[in-house]
Amino acid sequence: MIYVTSDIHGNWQRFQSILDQIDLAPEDTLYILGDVIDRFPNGGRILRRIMKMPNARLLMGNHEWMMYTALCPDQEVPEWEREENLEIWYQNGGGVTHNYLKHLRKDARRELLEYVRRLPLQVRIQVEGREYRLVHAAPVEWYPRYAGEYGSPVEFAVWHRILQRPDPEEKYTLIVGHTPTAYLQADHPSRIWRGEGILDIDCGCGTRYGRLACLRLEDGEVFYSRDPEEG
Ligand SMILES: [Mn+2]
Repeated sequence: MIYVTSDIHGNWQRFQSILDQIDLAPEDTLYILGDVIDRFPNGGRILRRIMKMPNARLLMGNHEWMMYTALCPDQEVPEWEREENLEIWYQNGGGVTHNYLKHLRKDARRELLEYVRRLPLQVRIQVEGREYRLVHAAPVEWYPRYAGEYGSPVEFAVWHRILQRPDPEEKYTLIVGHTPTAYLQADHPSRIWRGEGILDIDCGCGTRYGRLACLRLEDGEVFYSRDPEEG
């Protein structure tokens, strides 16, 4: 079975609640559309757990990108720019993740950053004859339409909020995270949002009252995390 989740944002319990419900088999795959880290404090731990899960496939989110561009080696990003990136990362709840990384052994930290550097921006898959494109925020090939608004194709792909497809005639379903669905449907704040050929599955796990959602593509079943007080 193919599962898709997104925007865990450091919430270990909600991630565990999803893993308990879907009970991954060796032949299953769990796609995670970025933003594993920041806001809640366990993002670094979850990221290292995902690195060790043989059937998890993580995509790049803007939070992983902020972390990478703040902490990467000097030859990739000059120091003044890294300092600026660190500030932006902290403004977006990255301090808790940075604290965790400070206490990691050097080689574990290097391994983590190397893993993040290689994360894909998108995945195309076919399930039961249907086409899906998975991204954190937007497909990178749409960058030229918005080039004036972003510094690079990666920045666009991990930050741009896309709620309508510019190519509705193409037959595939785009699955995104990044925008908490509460912004799109005040009446169902913690549920998956369904647009025309596009699904937003970020149900606000990074916020106190949100949930983590996980979609199974074969049959469209949706799993939602349950917080302990809900029983
Ligand atoms: Mn995001």
